[in-house]
Amino acid sequence: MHTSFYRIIGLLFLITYQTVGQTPSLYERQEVMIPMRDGVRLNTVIFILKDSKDPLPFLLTRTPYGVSLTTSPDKVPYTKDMADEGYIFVYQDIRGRYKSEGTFEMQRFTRDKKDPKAIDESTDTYDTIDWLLAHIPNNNRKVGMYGISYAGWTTVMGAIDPHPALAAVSEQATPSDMFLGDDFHHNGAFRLSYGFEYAFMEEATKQDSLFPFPDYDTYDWYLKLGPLSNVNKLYFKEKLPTWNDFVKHPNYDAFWQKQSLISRIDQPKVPIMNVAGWWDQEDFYGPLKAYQLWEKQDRAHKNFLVAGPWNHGGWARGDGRSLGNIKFDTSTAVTFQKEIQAPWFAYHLKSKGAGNFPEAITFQTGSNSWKRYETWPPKDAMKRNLYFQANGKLSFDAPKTTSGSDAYVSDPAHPVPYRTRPIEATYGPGSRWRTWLTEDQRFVQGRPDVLSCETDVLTEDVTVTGEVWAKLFSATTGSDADWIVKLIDVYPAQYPQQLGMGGYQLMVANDVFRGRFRTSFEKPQALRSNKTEAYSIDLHSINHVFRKGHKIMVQIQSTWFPVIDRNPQTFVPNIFEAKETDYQKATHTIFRSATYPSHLELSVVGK
Ligand code: PG9
Repeated sequence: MHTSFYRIIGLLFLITYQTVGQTPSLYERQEVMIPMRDGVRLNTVIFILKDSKDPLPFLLTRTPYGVSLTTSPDKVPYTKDMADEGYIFVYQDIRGRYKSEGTFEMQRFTRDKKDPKAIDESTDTYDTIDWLLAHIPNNNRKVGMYGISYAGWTTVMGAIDPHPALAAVSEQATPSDMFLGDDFHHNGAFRLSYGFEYAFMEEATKQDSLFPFPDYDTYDWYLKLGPLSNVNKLYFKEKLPTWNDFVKHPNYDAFWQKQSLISRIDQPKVPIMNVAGWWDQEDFYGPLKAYQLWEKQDRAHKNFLVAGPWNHGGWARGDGRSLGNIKFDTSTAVTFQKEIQAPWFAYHLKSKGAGNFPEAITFQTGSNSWKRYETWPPKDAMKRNLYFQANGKLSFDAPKTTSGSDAYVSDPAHPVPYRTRPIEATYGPGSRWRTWLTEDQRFVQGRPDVLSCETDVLTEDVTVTGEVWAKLFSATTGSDADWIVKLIDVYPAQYPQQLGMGGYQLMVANDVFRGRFRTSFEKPQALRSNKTEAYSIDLHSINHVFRKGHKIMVQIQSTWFPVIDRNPQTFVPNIFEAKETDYQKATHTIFRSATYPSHLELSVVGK
């Protein structure tokens, strides 16, 4: 049962679907219960290399998604190169999940360090390592830790308060802040479909389970749901702690701040390789933020970044030659596994290789090439502003006119779908969730509630490496509003290089900002109707070449449903308690004058 579940969601590498070769595994498997300091025992699967002469290091992964069905590491492409080197692989169910004892807590807070009996994910990692060193023979007393997403986050927890034997880690797609940028909210806007379905998946039972949607197209289901208060009233009945926390903490209060890596990361204590995917549909903010937080205090040069053209965990699945319709000409996942991940751990845990890792290795999309950087973002990137102009144009020249604006009506009763319908359940059968960020944005372009502007055809390449910001001047007739900004690469109308891609609109950066948090994420404020306000919206970093012959497009809209819940557009103190009647149409205006020059700020390298 769980094997097929994992095949559907493809969350992890702990799976049986992508195995290598027919020969018997070189590894022997055992499953043990490891006791923690408070007596709780955690289910752990250990793979030991048969007939190993040399003492070997451990590679540890801790996950909420179930480890009992884990395939031998030499049979999984993601771990094969490391398995061929020889390690002791350890996979553990975290507290309260699958076969582990204790209680699960979503991203458990750091313990009170004054209480010697307190536990958290760091102590569970510590106790596990202690036990492994003492009980598994022929180990070299070094441990590496790695994992994707939730297991990336447990890796961070292992690294912030490390066991002395922890010698290197690789967090891959860790969430960093669930209010500002990862799975559950972006800039305060609630990620409805993800938050709802994930809370159910992790907390309805001890093992993952999918919410039984009666509709195949969940767009319809979420729209019929009405106000968010219906979730507890009709379905969850206040039984799911994570959902209850969403309702109780609609603002960036101590709950979110304590959970955030912003308050938990200090200087790197072990070498860390952070890994991000440019089209990660779940935790893209997370690894970039973690890298940045560690980098601020990285005096001993222990912190590194890798980013590639992947969705969530895409470096662990398939060869990485394409994502959705987008092709990269080279096997990016294979390069990561063979040339980056395996040498990283071999250097730190087995003293093999030169260890000359650059500060950042990122794949540049558009030119489809790997680039190495000694600083990230690169120092030579220059800020260039791309301005909104009249008649749906964008250009690098600032507007000179004293007035100018574009307006659209956004209606919460008819929200813009975030991807093409049917919107299958996030992890349901046939779901296209994993590639939605690469979908052709023409599917919404003609809508009257989506504003699209584009440059002329580019006469030379424009390379953007580093941060992208949207600087908007906008107003609404309502008292709250969402601003969704998408930076798009428009392919030439004739594109003989790949059939079907003529005129394709590929999103390369995006995010949503909930207007009420304009001045503070802690203390939301109603917007004043028809008052022009300035917004600075982080669209995160990219490394992308808009090629000569392409156009650059920006789309702005105010709904993105159901990945983002509908903003009622009438200010209410807590949107989780909004009434049906609070959801109202509003007219939103984006200004493009000399006084209010809305634009995108791009980090451009080269000319
Ligand atoms: N994106 C998932 C997640 C991580 C951490 C908390 C909540 C969700 C995951 O893929 O594990």
